[in-house]
Amino acid sequence: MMKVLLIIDVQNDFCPDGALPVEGGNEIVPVINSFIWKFNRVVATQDWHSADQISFASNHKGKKPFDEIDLNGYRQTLWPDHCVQGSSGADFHPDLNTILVDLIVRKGTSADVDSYSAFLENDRITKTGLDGYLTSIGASEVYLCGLATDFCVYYSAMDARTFGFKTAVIIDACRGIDVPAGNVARVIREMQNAGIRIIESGSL
Ligand code: VGL
Ligand code: ZN
Repeated sequence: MMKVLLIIDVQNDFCPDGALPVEGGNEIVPVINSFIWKFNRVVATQDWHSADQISFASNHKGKKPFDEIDLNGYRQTLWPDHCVQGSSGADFHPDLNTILVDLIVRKGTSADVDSYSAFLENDRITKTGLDGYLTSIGASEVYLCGLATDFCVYYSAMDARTFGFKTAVIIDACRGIDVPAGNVARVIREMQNAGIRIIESGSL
Protein backbone atom coordinates (compact mmCIF):
# COMPACT_ATOMS: atom_id res chain seq x y z
CA MET A 1 0.00 0.00 0.00
CA MET A 2 1.37 3.40 -0.97
CA LYS A 3 -0.28 5.88 1.40
CA VAL A 4 0.15 9.54 0.58
CA LEU A 5 -0.66 12.46 2.86
CA LEU A 6 -1.74 15.72 1.19
CA ILE A 7 -1.32 18.73 3.49
CA ILE A 8 -3.41 21.49 1.96
CA ASP A 9 -2.45 25.18 2.37
CA VAL A 10 -1.28 25.26 5.99
CA GLN A 11 -0.06 28.80 5.45
CA ASN A 12 0.11 31.90 7.64
CA ASP A 13 -2.55 33.80 5.70
CA PHE A 14 -5.13 31.09 6.54
CA CYS A 15 -4.28 31.21 10.24
CA PRO A 16 -5.92 33.62 12.73
CA ASP A 17 -3.55 36.57 12.17
CA GLY A 18 -3.51 36.16 8.40
CA ALA A 19 -5.16 37.90 5.46
CA LEU A 20 -7.88 35.25 4.96
CA PRO A 21 -8.14 33.80 8.45
CA VAL A 22 -9.76 30.43 9.04
CA GLU A 23 -11.06 30.05 12.59
CA GLY A 24 -8.77 27.69 14.50
CA GLY A 25 -6.53 27.25 11.46
CA ASN A 26 -3.43 27.12 13.65
CA GLU A 27 -4.92 24.39 15.88
CA ILE A 28 -4.42 21.71 13.25
CA VAL A 29 -0.64 22.13 13.08
CA PRO A 30 0.25 19.95 16.12
CA VAL A 31 -2.36 17.41 14.99
CA ILE A 32 -0.74 17.11 11.54
CA ASN A 33 2.75 16.92 13.08
CA SER A 34 1.57 14.00 15.23
CA PHE A 35 0.70 11.73 12.27
CA ILE A 36 2.85 12.98 9.37
CA TRP A 37 5.37 10.15 9.92
CA LYS A 38 2.72 7.47 9.32
CA PHE A 39 2.66 7.93 5.52
CA ASN A 40 4.84 6.63 2.72
CA ARG A 41 4.95 10.01 0.99
CA VAL A 42 3.91 13.52 2.03
CA VAL A 43 2.86 16.29 -0.36
CA ALA A 44 2.23 19.84 0.88
CA THR A 45 0.50 22.50 -1.18
CA GLN A 46 0.86 26.26 -1.07
CA ASP A 47 -1.64 28.73 -2.43
CA TRP A 48 0.77 30.93 -4.41
CA HIS A 49 -0.81 33.91 -6.10
CA SER A 50 0.62 36.87 -7.99
CA ALA A 51 -0.64 40.32 -6.94
CA ASP A 52 -2.77 40.51 -10.10
CA GLN A 53 -4.61 37.24 -9.31
CA ILE A 54 -8.12 37.38 -10.76
CA SER A 55 -9.77 36.09 -7.55
CA PHE A 56 -8.60 39.09 -5.51
CA ALA A 57 -11.50 41.51 -4.89
CA SER A 58 -8.94 44.32 -5.05
CA ASN A 59 -8.51 43.59 -8.76
CA HIS A 60 -12.22 44.24 -9.50
CA LYS A 61 -13.54 47.77 -9.25
CA GLY A 62 -16.57 48.04 -6.95
CA LYS A 63 -16.28 44.44 -5.66
CA LYS A 64 -15.53 43.32 -2.13
CA PRO A 65 -14.24 40.09 -0.59
CA PHE A 66 -16.74 37.18 -0.69
CA ASP A 67 -18.67 38.68 -3.65
CA GLU A 68 -19.05 36.27 -6.56
CA ILE A 69 -18.41 37.02 -10.20
CA ASP A 70 -18.98 35.14 -13.43
CA LEU A 71 -15.70 34.17 -15.08
CA ASN A 72 -15.89 32.56 -18.53
CA GLY A 73 -19.04 30.72 -17.48
CA TYR A 74 -18.06 29.61 -13.98
CA ARG A 75 -18.67 31.28 -10.61
CA GLN A 76 -15.62 32.62 -8.83
CA THR A 77 -15.67 33.88 -5.24
CA LEU A 78 -13.58 36.99 -4.66
CA TRP A 79 -11.13 37.03 -1.75
CA PRO A 80 -9.01 39.46 0.20
CA ASP A 81 -5.45 39.55 -1.17
CA HIS A 82 -3.73 36.48 0.32
CA CYS A 83 -0.81 34.10 -0.17
CA VAL A 84 1.07 36.42 -2.47
CA GLN A 85 4.15 34.64 -3.86
CA GLY A 86 7.17 35.11 -1.60
CA SER A 87 5.30 36.96 1.16
CA SER A 88 5.37 35.80 4.79
CA GLY A 89 1.62 35.18 4.54
CA ALA A 90 2.34 32.56 1.89
CA ASP A 91 4.88 30.72 4.09
CA PHE A 92 3.90 27.50 5.79
CA HIS A 93 2.87 27.92 9.43
CA PRO A 94 6.24 28.10 11.22
CA ASP A 95 5.45 25.08 13.44
CA LEU A 96 4.46 22.74 10.59
CA ASN A 97 7.00 19.93 10.37
CA THR A 98 8.07 20.25 6.74
CA ILE A 99 11.14 18.02 7.17
CA LEU A 100 9.11 14.97 6.13
CA VAL A 101 7.52 16.70 3.10
CA ASP A 102 8.59 15.01 -0.17
CA LEU A 103 6.95 17.36 -2.65
CA ILE A 104 5.61 20.92 -2.53
CA VAL A 105 2.93 21.85 -5.05
CA ARG A 106 2.31 25.56 -5.59
CA LYS A 107 -1.05 26.36 -7.09
CA GLY A 108 -3.04 29.39 -8.19
CA THR A 109 0.09 30.79 -9.82
CA SER A 110 -1.57 31.94 -13.07
CA ALA A 111 -3.03 35.44 -12.80
CA ASP A 112 -6.12 34.67 -14.90
CA VAL A 113 -7.40 31.55 -13.13
CA ASP A 114 -7.62 30.61 -9.43
CA SER A 115 -6.96 27.09 -8.16
CA TYR A 116 -8.69 25.64 -5.12
CA SER A 117 -7.81 22.05 -5.97
CA ALA A 118 -4.32 20.64 -5.73
CA PHE A 119 -5.08 18.76 -8.98
CA LEU A 120 -7.09 21.04 -11.31
CA GLU A 121 -7.37 24.81 -11.56
CA ASN A 122 -10.78 26.49 -11.31
CA ASP A 123 -11.31 26.28 -15.09
CA ARG A 124 -11.49 22.53 -14.21
CA ILE A 125 -9.19 21.73 -17.18
CA THR A 126 -5.66 22.90 -16.38
CA LYS A 127 -3.69 20.34 -14.37
CA THR A 128 -1.11 21.07 -11.67
CA GLY A 129 0.62 17.74 -12.45
CA LEU A 130 -0.13 16.21 -9.02
CA ASP A 131 -2.18 13.37 -10.52
CA GLY A 132 0.85 12.41 -12.64
CA TYR A 133 3.14 12.42 -9.60
CA LEU A 134 0.77 10.26 -7.56
CA THR A 135 0.25 7.81 -10.41
CA SER A 136 3.96 7.53 -11.13
CA ILE A 137 4.85 6.70 -7.51
CA GLY A 138 2.04 4.11 -7.41
CA ALA A 139 -0.11 5.91 -4.84
CA SER A 140 -3.07 3.80 -3.80
CA GLU A 141 -4.53 5.84 -0.97
CA VAL A 142 -4.66 9.61 -0.52
CA TYR A 143 -5.34 11.22 2.87
CA LEU A 144 -6.09 14.92 3.08
CA CYS A 145 -5.82 17.49 5.86
CA GLY A 146 -5.40 21.26 6.03
CA LEU A 147 -7.21 24.47 5.12
CA ALA A 148 -9.87 25.23 4.25
CA THR A 149 -12.27 22.30 4.62
CA ASP A 150 -14.92 23.80 2.33
CA PHE A 151 -12.60 25.16 -0.38
CA CYS A 152 -9.16 23.76 -1.08
CA VAL A 153 -9.52 20.55 0.96
CA TYR A 154 -12.96 19.83 -0.55
CA TYR A 155 -11.96 20.48 -4.17
CA SER A 156 -8.73 18.52 -3.77
CA ALA A 157 -10.50 15.54 -2.17
CA MET A 158 -13.18 15.42 -4.88
CA ASP A 159 -10.52 15.52 -7.59
CA ALA A 160 -8.41 12.85 -5.86
CA ARG A 161 -11.48 10.60 -5.96
CA THR A 162 -12.22 11.48 -9.62
CA PHE A 163 -8.62 10.63 -10.56
CA GLY A 164 -9.28 7.20 -9.08
CA PHE A 165 -7.54 7.27 -5.72
CA LYS A 166 -9.02 5.80 -2.58
CA THR A 167 -9.54 9.02 -0.63
CA ALA A 168 -9.99 9.99 3.03
CA VAL A 169 -10.24 13.38 4.76
CA ILE A 170 -8.80 13.58 8.29
CA ILE A 171 -11.46 15.92 9.54
CA ASP A 172 -9.98 16.89 12.94
CA ALA A 173 -6.90 18.08 11.02
CA CYS A 174 -8.99 20.48 8.88
CA ARG A 175 -10.72 23.80 9.55
CA GLY A 176 -13.22 25.57 7.29
CA ILE A 177 -14.20 29.06 6.17
CA ASP A 178 -17.93 28.16 6.28
CA VAL A 179 -19.08 30.88 3.87
CA PRO A 180 -21.98 30.80 3.26
CA ALA A 181 -22.92 29.45 6.71
CA GLY A 182 -23.48 25.69 6.57
CA ASN A 183 -20.96 25.25 3.78
CA VAL A 184 -18.69 22.92 5.78
CA ALA A 185 -21.56 20.56 6.64
CA ARG A 186 -22.71 20.60 3.00
CA VAL A 187 -19.29 19.68 1.57
CA ILE A 188 -18.81 16.91 4.15
CA ARG A 189 -22.07 15.32 2.97
CA GLU A 190 -21.04 15.78 -0.64
CA MET A 191 -17.64 14.18 -0.07
CA GLN A 192 -19.25 11.21 1.69
CA ASN A 193 -21.71 10.79 -1.18
CA ALA A 194 -18.75 10.73 -3.57
CA GLY A 195 -17.20 7.80 -1.68
CA ILE A 196 -14.65 9.82 0.30
CA ARG A 197 -14.14 8.57 3.86
CA ILE A 198 -14.34 11.20 6.63
CA ILE A 199 -12.07 9.98 9.43
CA GLU A 200 -10.45 11.15 12.67
CA SER A 201 -6.69 11.21 13.15
CA GLY A 202 -7.05 8.85 16.12
CA SER A 203 -7.96 6.05 13.70
CA LEU A 204 -4.76 6.36 11.62
C1 VGL B 1 -8.38 28.88 -0.25
C2 VGL B 1 -9.85 30.55 -0.75
C3 VGL B 1 -8.93 31.14 -1.59
C4 VGL B 1 -8.12 27.62 0.52
C5 VGL B 1 -7.46 29.43 -1.09
O1 VGL B 1 -6.93 27.27 0.73
O2 VGL B 1 -9.09 26.97 0.93
N1 VGL B 1 -9.59 29.44 -0.10
N2 VGL B 1 -7.74 30.56 -1.77
ZN1 ZN C 1 -6.20 31.54 -2.85
